[in-house]
Amino acid sequence: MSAGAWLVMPTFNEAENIEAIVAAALAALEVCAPGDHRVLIVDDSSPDGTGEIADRLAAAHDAVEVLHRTQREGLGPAYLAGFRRALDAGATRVLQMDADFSHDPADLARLLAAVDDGADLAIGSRYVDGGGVADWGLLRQIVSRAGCAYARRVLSLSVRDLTGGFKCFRSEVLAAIRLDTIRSHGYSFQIELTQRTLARGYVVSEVPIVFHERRRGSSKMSPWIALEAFVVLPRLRLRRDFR
Ligand SMILES: Nc1nc2c(ncn2[C@@H]2O[C@H](COP(=O)(O)OP(=O)(O)OP(=O)(O)O)[C@@H](O)[C@H]2O)c(=O)[nH]1
Ligand SMILES: [Mg+2]
Repeated sequence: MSAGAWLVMPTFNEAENIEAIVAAALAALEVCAPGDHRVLIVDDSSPDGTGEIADRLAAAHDAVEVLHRTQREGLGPAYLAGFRRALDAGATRVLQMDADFSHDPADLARLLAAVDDGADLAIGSRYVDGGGVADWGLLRQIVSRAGCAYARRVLSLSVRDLTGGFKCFRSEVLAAIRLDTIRSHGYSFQIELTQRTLARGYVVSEVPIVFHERRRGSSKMSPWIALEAFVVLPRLRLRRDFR
């Protein structure tokens, strides 16, 4: 089945969220892209059975599809596999969203609208007027803001929310930014996608969103993933300077 708007959702141990998030995503997409959307779950063989639940959802809904990967490789490789599948199938816009309700599926409509209104990449942004984080402690807020500020500084970028993972790409962008050479996994994956998009002169717009802490299941973020960003950023900077 072909569709214009593809939502790629990576999952690892999201058995407690997957059914509800897919239902909410389908309901939201049916409003903003009626009959022209597809939800692609990219599961890395979750030991908690997320993949099996996803298969049942795909059997029940024409607009749901599952990509099973044999190894857990992190967010970046899962997204890359999902993006390739969406591009191969003829997607015109590709959305990305977490499967833990940190991103409100109702905001998918505003991301799609921003792209339909001319943006090449719309970023759900916590750090523009009207955006925010609902339930983080002060320390987590400081760490996230400091990480974004560091990335903006090192890469000389003006986008305010560089580490978030709630986005909508015009497909042409994903086809142009050489996905095959992206090696990052965690926060740096999100940063690298945005940096490459800006480097090619595409229009990036930030759409305010409010981020919520996950209510069910556990976070997959680790200090290692944050550290990866610190190591990768100078490399991204060097590559830009040499280009
Ligand atoms: N396929 C796949 N999905 C992953 C992997 N790691 C995380 N995810 C998914 O990516 C999304 C974001 O992961 P989270 O664990 O919520 O990480 P986070 O949102 O950055 O961190 P929190 O704010 O603590 O929730 C969720 O849907 C996860 O299930 C992975 O290695 N493979
Ligand atoms: Mg999360």
